[in-house]
Amino acid sequence: MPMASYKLHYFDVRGRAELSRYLFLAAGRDFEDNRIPQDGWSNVKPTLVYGQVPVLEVDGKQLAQSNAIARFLAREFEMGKNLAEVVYPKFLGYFEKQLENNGGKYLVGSGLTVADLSVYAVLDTAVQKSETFLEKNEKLRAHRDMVGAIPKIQEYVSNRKKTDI
Ligand SMILES: N[C@@H](CCC(=O)N[C@@H](CS)C(=O)NCC(=O)O)C(=O)O
Repeated sequence: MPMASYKLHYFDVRGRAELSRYLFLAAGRDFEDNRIPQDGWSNVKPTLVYGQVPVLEVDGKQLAQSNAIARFLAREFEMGKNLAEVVYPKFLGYFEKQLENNGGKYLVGSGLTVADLSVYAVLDTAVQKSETFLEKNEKLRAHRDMVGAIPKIQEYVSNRKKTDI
């Protein structure tokens, strides 16, 4: 079967297309990276399935929604398994080791730092998508609970608008 042809439509920024670009690059697959200029948008918009980008055209057929596109590509390139079984555990392992080496509560030093908030933020989407994401990472779960229990953060997180990303 001939290889599919891929054309990724987005603006000339990273935004919601960058993960899919990385997926193509990491898999070593060719794609057309169509970066729509601002002054061309009004012509392109009506041709798109939801009038928004990113859109991935696979052999001329449009697929919309950034997360759906990324999942589709990960499946196409068999990277979902690699992500779940190799990449995530590796990084979660690094975070856990760092916590352990620093006494278990904070990632660095003896109080809350940008490192703790950064790990908390970077895991938000994965944890939101899968309640079992950290099931094997007891130290990270405790760390997450610690950051999430900071009163103002707790209040903010429980009241914030629910979005995919
Ligand atoms: N849920 C969609 C949101 C898509 C979206 O908001 N696209 C913006 C750019 S990031 C857009 O096309 N804006 C221009 C417009 O709506 O006219 C996704 O994740 O792909």
